[in-house]
Amino acid sequence: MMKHKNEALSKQYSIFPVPQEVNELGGETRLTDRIHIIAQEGLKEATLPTLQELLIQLGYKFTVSDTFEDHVTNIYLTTQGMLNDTLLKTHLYAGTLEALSHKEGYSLIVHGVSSISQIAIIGHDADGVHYGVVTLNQILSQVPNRTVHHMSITDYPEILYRGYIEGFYGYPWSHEDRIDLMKFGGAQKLNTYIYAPKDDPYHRKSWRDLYPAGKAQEIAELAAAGHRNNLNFVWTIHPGDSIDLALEEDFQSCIIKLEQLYSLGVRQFGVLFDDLVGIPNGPQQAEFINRIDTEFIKSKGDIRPLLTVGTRYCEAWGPSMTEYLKPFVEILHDDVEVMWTGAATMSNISREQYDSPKRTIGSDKNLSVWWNYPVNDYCDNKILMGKIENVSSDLDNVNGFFSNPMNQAQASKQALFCIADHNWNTDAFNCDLSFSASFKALAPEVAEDLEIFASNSCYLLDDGGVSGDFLFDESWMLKDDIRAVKEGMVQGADVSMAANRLLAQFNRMEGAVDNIRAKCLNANLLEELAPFLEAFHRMARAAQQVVHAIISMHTGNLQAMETQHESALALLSSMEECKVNRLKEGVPTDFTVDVGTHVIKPFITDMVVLTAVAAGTEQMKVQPTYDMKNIALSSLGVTAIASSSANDSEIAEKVITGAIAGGKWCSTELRPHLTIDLQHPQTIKQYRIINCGHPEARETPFWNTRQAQILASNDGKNFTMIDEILDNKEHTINRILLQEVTARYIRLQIIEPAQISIDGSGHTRIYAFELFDERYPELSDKVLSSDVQIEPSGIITIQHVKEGDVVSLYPSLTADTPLATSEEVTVGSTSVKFEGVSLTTLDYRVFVERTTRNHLPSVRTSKGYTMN
Ligand code: LTM
Repeated sequence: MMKHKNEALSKQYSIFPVPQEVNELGGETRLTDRIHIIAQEGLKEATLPTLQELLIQLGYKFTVSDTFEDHVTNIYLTTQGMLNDTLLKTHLYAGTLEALSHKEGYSLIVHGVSSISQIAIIGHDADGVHYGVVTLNQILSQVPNRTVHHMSITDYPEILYRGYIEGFYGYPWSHEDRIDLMKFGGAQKLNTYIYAPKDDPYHRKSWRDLYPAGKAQEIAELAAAGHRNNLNFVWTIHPGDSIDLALEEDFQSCIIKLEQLYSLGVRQFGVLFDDLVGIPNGPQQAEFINRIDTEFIKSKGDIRPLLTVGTRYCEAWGPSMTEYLKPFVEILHDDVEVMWTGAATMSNISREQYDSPKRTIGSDKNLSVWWNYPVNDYCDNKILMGKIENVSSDLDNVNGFFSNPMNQAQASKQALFCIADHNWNTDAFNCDLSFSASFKALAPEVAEDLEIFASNSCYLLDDGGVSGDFLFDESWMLKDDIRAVKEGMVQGADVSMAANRLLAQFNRMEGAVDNIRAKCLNANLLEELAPFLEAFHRMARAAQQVVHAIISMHTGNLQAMETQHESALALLSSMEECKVNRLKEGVPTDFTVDVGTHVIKPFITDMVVLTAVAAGTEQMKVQPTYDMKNIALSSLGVTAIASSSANDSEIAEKVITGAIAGGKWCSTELRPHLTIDLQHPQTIKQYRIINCGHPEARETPFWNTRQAQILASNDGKNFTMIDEILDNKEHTINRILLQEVTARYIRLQIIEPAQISIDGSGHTRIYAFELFDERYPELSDKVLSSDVQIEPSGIITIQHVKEGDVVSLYPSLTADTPLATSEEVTVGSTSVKFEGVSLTTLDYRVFVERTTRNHLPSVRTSKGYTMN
């Protein structure tokens, strides 16, 4: 008898989540056209229908009774308590003991009697039998000619509660998607769906209000879908923003609401306290939950244990571990499940991340994982379908694992599949195998195409606190060739081999989008992905163009190279048109989607420059380097105060420490201000603001201050505006003042912070506010060849210039004397026109340089022309 663990599975059947142990028994037999199911009493409501539905789909007939039949395939479904067959007990049952000592474990045996297949599923409990059926369904779907290999599977989950928490901000999932995801979850052996959409008013903002009839009907259908799919539907309430925990009336409102949900069929609940403003009271929250537990949950007798998340839910930040979390956990009834996001809001998950809080508060109560992946409510422009490399196989100290998915329900199935695979059998989790298999589960008809799309658009980097970078890589398969092409170009080597391999990949990417659009049967998935696919399609075409441009450059066809570059850049900037609409703080908002950010887009922009430099049509960019002397430093006696701070550690002084790692000033005021006191009037010529998107801040890259004013004063009371920042998205705002100013006080007045919460509070996060008494000018932006129009008559027009620009034309890359120089561009003008330039003297190419006010001249670029 051959014995395999896990990796042998793929030899016969692909089974996910990967089972604990598969034994091949040798031999194969046929399944009969009619299958007889022996269903012992006490099975889960979902179990028999799950099996029958598949048999019908595969064209089998079936009968059901509680005894064996001769001459047909029997599928015997029983819990170990009901097992009564001596043959099974003596010959096969012995090997299955391990599975049957674990909750939800099962043993699945396929063998043959007189060349007819016989199948038995023995569960530790009714859930175990159900999971055995789910596994059997996967096997039956793969058997050719109704001939099945003899095998026994010994299987059980390593994490008891497995599922997802619809716990994000933004548009809640549609009812149709919710029902569909429950079916999908059941097929991945998940057992919990926690309902907690932040923007369902009946869950959070208007928690006291009862669901109106239509919505109540939907909740009842979700509870019923739970039974159909063997998945607990957990309804949660989030009252903390507006509840008075000491008020009897508020407690009763909560009970009345829970009673409504109970009457709709809900049999598990949660009370959530995450993301509250103000200072939370841990003991009071815990007492409130306990009272619900005693007076409602336990008194009903048929409700599963409560779930909660506190206001402190991660290691990195939040109310005090000792004064808030310790009493919160200690006071809560033992069976209330507490969720924890790990080292930070987004965290890599390992045993240590779930031991650490227990050590800090001196508790031996295991926590459950609230995993903030693939949730994208903090990076709305992304679609997160990455390879999951950051869940550890050592995770044996959590009761549950609940993943917070994306606003895009269908696309979230990809991550849920991998997480379910990990949670079931953490030791055997192979992120590569799981990643590929996830697309087959999501949309088998376009699995490869989806994998190509996802592999090249799933990059994410966030701060995982002490668990390290929360990182999801992308385009790993392109990196070697991209490096070879780039390095080869710089060295003047022939890069055609690597370039052609890349071209094949970029062609395949374009084809992947075409295939997905033409063949994907999941209409909701297609709708969710539509803007991302469009952007990806444009990017793939842009990438093809830059590879073609390399070939043109090598063959000396600079005109073709230039056209290809222009078309690549036009495609790249047209990606800006691809928008996804998301609900932000209650307001529908469009975001430009973000695909290929990490590898392909930078490759395109880099290659346009490298190829042009290699061709001699553009100068190599040399960045000026400065030792910038910041005069707003506490070490120089400078002080800073703010109109408010979010807490005692994120205070104004943090912006003048001179080190980003020193921390940030944080305020939850809508329009806070921060004033630097230089102690005596000093001349300011330039300033720099470091927002939280700066890589060294290791925070989310998307929360940069949007709009602000810089003001100056000599008395600290009367301030005058000296600069205004509008519609900023950059992590570093580096500005030379149009007019230098001499003042003692410089104020940063936030007009629009990066985030505004539903309660009207803002979120400002500033790591540094630096002032300079020297100017450290940057290079001006170069002129794009597509912005240069040359008419044979000698008229040359430069488009997309802005106020203060001066444009010069040169006969070559290195010439010192310009052919012509424009006047400074005045307000309202967007183009510069040169007339009477003698083109015949220019060797069919005009070189262009731009100098923007307060900046150094740009890199010199060029435009070719013909004389016809
Ligand atoms: O993570 C928790 C406990 N709460 C919120 C989630 O609702 C939200 O979806 C994620 C991601 O933005 N962050 C949170 O803090």
